[in-house]
Amino acid sequence: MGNSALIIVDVQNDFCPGGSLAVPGGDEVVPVINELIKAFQRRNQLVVATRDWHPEDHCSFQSQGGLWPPHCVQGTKGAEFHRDLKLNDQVLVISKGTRTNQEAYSGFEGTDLKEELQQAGVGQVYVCGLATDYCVKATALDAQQAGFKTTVVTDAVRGVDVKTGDSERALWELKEKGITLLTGQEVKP
Ligand code: VGL
Ligand code: ZN
Repeated sequence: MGNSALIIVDVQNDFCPGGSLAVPGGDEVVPVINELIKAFQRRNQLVVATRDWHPEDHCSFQSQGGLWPPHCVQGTKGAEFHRDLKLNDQVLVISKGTRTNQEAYSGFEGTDLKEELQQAGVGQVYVCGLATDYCVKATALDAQQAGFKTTVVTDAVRGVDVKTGDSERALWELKEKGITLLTGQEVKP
């Protein structure tokens, strides 16, 4: 089945408590993900970190008619990865939503993530990070669509829950579509 890759979605300050689009408990994923990074790198498996990386007039911002407060503006503190997330030089960083008129919940949208994974001989991906009901969900669905066997790490994700239960429903939907749900402990890269 080829190699495995860990895809860490948008663990950035603006999605953590204190950020402009804070996800409840968003920072709680950090220690779980740090263990996953260690496990994957120990086995020489690829680790990818996506980041929401918007221009200041991005179409998803309420000021431009979008849904969200300004967040993850390129070069700001809010767009930086959480300081306790243990990323190193081997981690491949993928920026998305980088153009004014392009929304990109998925790490595959408008990026070369699929090609990078294929080049690395990756057959299966493990998705974690923020937010369960938006970018994690979209990234997992695109990964599966692109032909990767896809798992979401349930204790390494948190959701926005604009409507109560959105995150739980997102996980159910992913499971229904054939995506595997595992805890960090159960992941064997
Ligand atoms: C996200 C809303 C807007 C996410 C990004 O990372 O889930 N959500 N932009
Ligand atoms: Zn965004």
